[in-house]
Amino acid sequence: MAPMTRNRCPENIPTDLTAAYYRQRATAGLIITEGAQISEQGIGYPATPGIHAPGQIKGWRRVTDAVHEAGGRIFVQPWHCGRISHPDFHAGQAPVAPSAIRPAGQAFTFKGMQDFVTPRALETDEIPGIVEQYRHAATCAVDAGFDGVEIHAANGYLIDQFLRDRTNHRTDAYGGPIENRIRFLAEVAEAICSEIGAERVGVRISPVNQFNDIDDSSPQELFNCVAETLGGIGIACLHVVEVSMSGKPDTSVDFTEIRHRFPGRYMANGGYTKQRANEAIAGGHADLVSFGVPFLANPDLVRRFRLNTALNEANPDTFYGGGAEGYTDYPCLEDA
Ligand code: 8OZ
Repeated sequence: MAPMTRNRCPENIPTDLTAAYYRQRATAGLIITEGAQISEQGIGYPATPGIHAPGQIKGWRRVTDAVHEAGGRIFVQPWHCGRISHPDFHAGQAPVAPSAIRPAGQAFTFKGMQDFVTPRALETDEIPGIVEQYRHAATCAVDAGFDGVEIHAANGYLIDQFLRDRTNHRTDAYGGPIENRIRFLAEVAEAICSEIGAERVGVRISPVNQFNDIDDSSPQELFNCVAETLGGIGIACLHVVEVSMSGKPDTSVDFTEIRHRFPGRYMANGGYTKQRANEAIAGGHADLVSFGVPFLANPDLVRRFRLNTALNEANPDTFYGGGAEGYTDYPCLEDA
């Protein structure tokens, strides 16, 4: 089950409803949770969970216990939004980013949509502290009972902002050539691997996604290098969003090149059907395939695939925020 933001954690703490939602989906071979902030500084949306404070660990413990009781496995997704945020989340201060470049578009805040602001560029000497926030989040993940973590390096958030030359104009060791732009991700991955063991660490990337006003002049070269670097660090799994946010396939990046540079497991994501997923695995394109929206709407997706039955349609109106409706009320097949 692919990570999906649901904005149903008031005070940034997972609730019993969160636990019920993930428990319902525990037959997934592996659940990756929605993004969870590594710090207050990492917040960018209302009602998204954190994974850095004692109350959050307690909330997540209910989730991991529920999933484990139901026989599942679950990784949390440590997340820092960087510039995809708003001063309303930071006591009026600007969000932080690799460079002071304002994203086009609007932030989703408690007061509705508001224009993005120009972020504050991080000082070089602040960066090790953020790497430590990621390390701390991984420690909290273990305390909360997670089986592992998947670092969120996709979709235009802080790590992706460091990776891409459109959002990273730094002139220090974290900007400029590709090896420098990868440094922040590499340091985060190394810190987390040394804390919890590389076999429990994944990284998610989205090479063709332009969501959140992100872009790069040579994504193939950049992500080939990301794959090689992460392979060298020894992470277990590289999770690749192979589509743009519109869901359309994009041929500007050849994913097999990325796959061949990464010695660990390759997990493909983005618009797969059961048939295309089975073909991707049988043909050697991927080791695993993750499903997002189909899992949101079908808690028993695995059983439905096994029985070749119809799937529930997802309702986009209830993706973000609200309560049980569109969250824990999607029906399972009648028990036969
Ligand atoms: C949709 C709405 C809010 C956040 C991502 C964490 O794109 C997200 C996200 C998606 O990775």
